Amino acid sequence: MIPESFIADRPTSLRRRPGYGVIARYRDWLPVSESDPVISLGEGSTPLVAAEKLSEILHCETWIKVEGANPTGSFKDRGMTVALSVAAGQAVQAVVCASTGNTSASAAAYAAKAGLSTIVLLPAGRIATGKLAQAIVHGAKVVQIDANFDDCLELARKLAHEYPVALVNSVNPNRIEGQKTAAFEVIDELGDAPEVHVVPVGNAGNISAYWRGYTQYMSAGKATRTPRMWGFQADGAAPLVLGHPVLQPETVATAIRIGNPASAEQALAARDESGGLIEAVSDQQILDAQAFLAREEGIFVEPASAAGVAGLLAKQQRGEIESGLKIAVTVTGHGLKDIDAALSRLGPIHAEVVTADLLAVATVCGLLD
Ligand code: AN7
Repeated sequence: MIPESFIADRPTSLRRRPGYGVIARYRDWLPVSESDPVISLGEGSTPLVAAEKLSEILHCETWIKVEGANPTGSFKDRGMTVALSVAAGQAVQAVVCASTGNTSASAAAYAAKAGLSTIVLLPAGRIATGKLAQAIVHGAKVVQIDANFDDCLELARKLAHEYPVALVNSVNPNRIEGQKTAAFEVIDELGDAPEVHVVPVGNAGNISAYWRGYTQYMSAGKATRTPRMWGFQADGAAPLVLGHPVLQPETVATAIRIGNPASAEQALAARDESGGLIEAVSDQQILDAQAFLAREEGIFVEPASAAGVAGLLAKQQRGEIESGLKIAVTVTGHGLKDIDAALSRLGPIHAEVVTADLLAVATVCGLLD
């Protein structure tokens, strides 16, 4: 344990302006005031990787924004640094969120950094093990609810309304503000907006955040255009495609197993104002895209994160992608969060055990053939 005296002496000046993270990079664009402490773990500035194989298949210049490279392994950290900085500035003691996993992992980490306690409400048995581990290890009070995400969010809202805890789901506008910085980064790196930006869609905060980022940057003269926003949901959890809530959402991509997205209205506006679309992909297409990203592009993502790439590959097969487009696609979370899903398609782990003998190793590796 760290002695109490050390905690008491923690220098608050360190929290004013760390030189790293989303707030340091884009402070003028964010609702963080001078008096707010900056709660950052160095999120943002994630790789924008040139996707050579995907570009070849799509006949398009394609870039992958790797959000799994954030401190807790997902894009949620961009919004959480802003939400927790503002909460800490308002002397909030505790935060609460409902989550399909990544929001809770991020909230728990940033609240730990801020010295606040965290309550997370999770759909029982439907959270990837890595994400559950993150919330627990960071010290959150984890409550599993015998219900789906949409019910958990309803409870979290009520808890924040009735008790002195701040809600840090993306219905908290500071979350969306932080998440929009990913669009800034894409423009800063490419020199202009892409023609299409592709994202997985669950609770629909992120597609709304990107659209806000793109439109704000263009209004400020930082880009000459905004991209068409293309969102992809999972077949079994596609309320925005169906046009009505889904009562019992189901998909292997547990992160986007959401039937009644909180930001539905903003997401549909992003789709329509950008001239974009929101479509659905099957679990098989998601798992195939996950495997493609891992084996062909060297990027290991969790299933939900592969939904955008799955959508692009499906549209290409149907002849629905014009050649020569400049496309950015966001992969939202790291594959290590959900190794059960990643390995499930492969069956038991197959790695031979041999004696520590050069010839034996060379033989099983097929090097003697
Ligand atoms: C990897 O953690 O909703 O459309 O509670 O974890 O902004 O909801 C996660 C969502 C995509 C969908 N990819 O983003 C949660 C949660 C990953 C995610 C999404 C999520 P939104």
